[in-house]
Amino acid sequence: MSDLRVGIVGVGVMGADHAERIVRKTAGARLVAVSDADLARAEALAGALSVGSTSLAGSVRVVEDPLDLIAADDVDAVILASPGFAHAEQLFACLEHGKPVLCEKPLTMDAESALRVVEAEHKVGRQLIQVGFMRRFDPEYAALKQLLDSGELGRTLVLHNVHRNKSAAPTFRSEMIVRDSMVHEVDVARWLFDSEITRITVRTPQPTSLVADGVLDPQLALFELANGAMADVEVFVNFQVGYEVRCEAVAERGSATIGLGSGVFTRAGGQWGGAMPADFRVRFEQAYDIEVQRWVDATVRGEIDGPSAWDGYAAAAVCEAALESLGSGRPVDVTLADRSKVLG
Ligand code: ISE
Repeated sequence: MSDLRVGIVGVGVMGADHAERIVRKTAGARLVAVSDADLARAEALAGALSVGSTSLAGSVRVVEDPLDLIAADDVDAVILASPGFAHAEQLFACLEHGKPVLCEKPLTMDAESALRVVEAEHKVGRQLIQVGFMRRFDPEYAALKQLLDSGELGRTLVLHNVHRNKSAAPTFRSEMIVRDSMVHEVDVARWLFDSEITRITVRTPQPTSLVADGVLDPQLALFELANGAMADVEVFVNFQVGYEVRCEAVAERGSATIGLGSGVFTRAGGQWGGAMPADFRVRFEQAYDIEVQRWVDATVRGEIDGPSAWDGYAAAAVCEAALESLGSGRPVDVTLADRSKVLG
């Protein structure tokens, strides 16, 4: 069978990482085109991945307009790694052309546009959209999910989450901390509890002085879920030290923690310990590899194999409420459409 011909829209940090992944690590897929608002960046990447080496991609062309890439006959499936504000239009184009798409989070910028995407996909009559909540593919998270679902620890009552990045660009404002960072815990909580988040409270302590003026970092959030469970999260994107994502689930008969970073433990130079990953590409490398390989395999079968457009919509609705709470410091109820009505 011939390879799935993949086009990537947006080749910044994540898109470039996925481009390398498709070229070097993913079976049954071939990178054929890339597009980016920064043309020079797209050309440099396409050039680097097209070098006359047989082990590389063959030729990767640059398409200026992302909508042309999506429409192109030689592109079977799309990875959207463009900024969140560009997603809605690009997702509608994927649906119009019947192109399966792995869309990096956030699905869109607000609940209303995300719901329109869900409805438009439903009209197509086939699930074409998978959302890039890669933590679901991380072996540690997957093992935690399996343990909690087994019922061995009884009912899960609480999740404690920590999400720290070494640093973020000065342009990474308070809203982005919610939509681009906290959104991962939103998905993790919905997924681990298999329940919707119905109310969210976001509070902020005095911000770190090592961040641009007006950026509220760190942020503390409390999620309340329809099944009566709760989750808390500290998101701190200018932690300075390294990348750290931890999750402790507290259940009736025990607790389980992942993300302790118990890799190689060294004793040398009068010190003991291990290394912290620099960023999410390192910490979640395996998760991304598994996610993309399973997406390619599922796409060839005409399916998705991971978080759906509905999951992206639900996360967008929670983030919208989170942003309101960030402004007021008060709990805000999450408004979610009736799933059975939307999806029939
Ligand atoms: C980034 O976009 C990600 O998705 C990372 O997983 C997250 O840790 C980071 O804060 C985001 O900026």
